[in-house]
Amino acid sequence: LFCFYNFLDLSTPFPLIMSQNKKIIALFDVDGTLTIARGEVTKEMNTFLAELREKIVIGTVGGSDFPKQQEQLGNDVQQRFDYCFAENGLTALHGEETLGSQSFREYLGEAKLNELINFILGYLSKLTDVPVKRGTFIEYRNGMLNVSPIGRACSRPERNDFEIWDKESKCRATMVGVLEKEFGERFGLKFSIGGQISFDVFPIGWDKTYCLQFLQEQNYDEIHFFGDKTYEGGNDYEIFHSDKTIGHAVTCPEDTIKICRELWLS
Ligand code: M1P
Repeated sequence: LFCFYNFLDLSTPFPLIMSQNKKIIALFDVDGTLTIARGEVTKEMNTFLAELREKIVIGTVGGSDFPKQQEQLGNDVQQRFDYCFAENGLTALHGEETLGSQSFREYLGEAKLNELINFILGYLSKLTDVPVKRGTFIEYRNGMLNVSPIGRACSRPERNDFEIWDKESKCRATMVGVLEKEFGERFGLKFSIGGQISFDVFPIGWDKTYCLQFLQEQNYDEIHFFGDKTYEGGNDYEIFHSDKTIGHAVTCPEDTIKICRELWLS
């Protein structure tokens, strides 16, 4: 190896040359990783992502649906990321191309979907201790349901207050426990807390690892994943622990930038 170095007269260390030759992709969760929860991307983050994209391939993998990714990351998100995986990759986009789209309704069938929704509505109606209630308690999405005890129509201050109250009351964790018992095995469903005011409901296996199938053909040497909800029960848990990824737990968007800079831009 030493002779090889001398022969080529390389001053750069061998591992660095290798890493430059590696085919690397970094996948980023959205809320709490690229932006604050349901917030808009900052100029600083956009500049950093453009810089990073000159070195490696980048993609999003969020729990929210694609319109929310556009709201948060910009309408041109498909141009600024190589891949956009929304609803855990149940909607999968590569540039302008759609790689796949899954239907929760088709998976479950109308009868089971009705039973599930009726149960959730009944449970929510009995939650008398939730401090304030607004609208859109169940958001029906392509590949999942999103359930919120306060309602998605709440304001930002109401959302922040709910998150604090929920930590103490364990409102969402308790509801998830009840639903898991009732429908987990029987309907093959998973309930996952990804954000501040809600949780997602989707078939077992349709967690964020779902998106990885779309990268298989590309034969990446390294698939890095960055997320803030990497603990058990959080919606980044499975992909963070997958043996197909190199997982990075972050605390906020600034932390994401810091870790990436250390890895690829220093
Ligand atoms: O991306 C994380 C989560 O973001 C939103 O959560 P909340 O509104 O509770 O903060 C939702 O879109 C949720 O589906 C998603 O997992």
